[in-house]
Amino acid sequence: ERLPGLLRAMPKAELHIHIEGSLEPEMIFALAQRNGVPLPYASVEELRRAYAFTDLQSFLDIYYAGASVLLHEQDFYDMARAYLARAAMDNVAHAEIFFDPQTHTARGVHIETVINGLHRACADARSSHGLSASLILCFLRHLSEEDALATLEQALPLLDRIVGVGLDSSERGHPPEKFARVFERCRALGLHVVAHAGEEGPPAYIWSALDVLQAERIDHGVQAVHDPALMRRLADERIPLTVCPLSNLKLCVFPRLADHNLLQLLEAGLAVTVNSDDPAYFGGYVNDNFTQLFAAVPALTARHAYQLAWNSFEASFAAEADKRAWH
Ligand code: ES4
Ligand code: ZN
Repeated sequence: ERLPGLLRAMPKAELHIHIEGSLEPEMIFALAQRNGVPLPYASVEELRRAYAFTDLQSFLDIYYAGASVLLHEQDFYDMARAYLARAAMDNVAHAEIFFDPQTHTARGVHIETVINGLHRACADARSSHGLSASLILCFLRHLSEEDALATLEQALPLLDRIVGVGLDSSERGHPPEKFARVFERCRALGLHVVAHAGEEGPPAYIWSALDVLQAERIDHGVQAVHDPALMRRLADERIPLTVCPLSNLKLCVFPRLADHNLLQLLEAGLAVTVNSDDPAYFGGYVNDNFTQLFAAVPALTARHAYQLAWNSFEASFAAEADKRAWH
């Protein structure tokens, strides 16, 4: 079978990865020890056993607890270095990395500590791995728009280190329109804009991410299949969806990978990409997402693989000159 080899070897861009979700249990324990942060788990094995999720919120509770070991610039650097080295092994040529500053500033960590550590790791990935990497600052949607505006204010001196902003965390009950003003401000500052929508939430949240936030990409978006008019809009405007198959499986968005609708989205002409979301929590990095999905859905072929890799570069915010080189 040559397909898994092709999936692993093909150059790809990863556009939906939360850096805090790349923190492996071993590194959580190592950083907890280094920083003297107590953990409510006795061992790596006990922590890993807690990774049995029933929905998005059940995951987020454990994900935010894991991030509590991050205190110093070196911690953020080490976490991002480990992800970028792992991504390079999967032939990721370009990565756009989400981070959640409010998870850290709420614990008294300065935003420059977060951004400087992550940015230094991205810069070093170019020389170490030939991998270009940029950062997308995500606002936590379970918090207020005022909190998001204050976070943007704190990030203003560091905006040259960020390519765009996103919206993540608990989706239901927190529609995109809650963040209309902060996203308008971000667009005026020249930042790219993306948003999680239609992961668990309804198609209406995808509409408002597009119409109110003016999102250039939709993160997840798999619930779009329930709205034919929305499917036509996404296809006509080639609005990329950053889909994360193993995430959707582990958070019970689909009961089995064989039931995933990625092929349906692709065949409808949408600019679908494959990504890992939170690889340390969902059981695989980007190549695992490709190989496990293709194994579960036999109708996916080498032609689809090529299309998905092409889409990932097309959907990226990389410089046009870099995109031409990858194509
Ligand atoms: C996330 Cl899977 C997912 N959905 C929404 N927000 C997130 N933050 C980290 N992972
Ligand atoms: Zn995500």
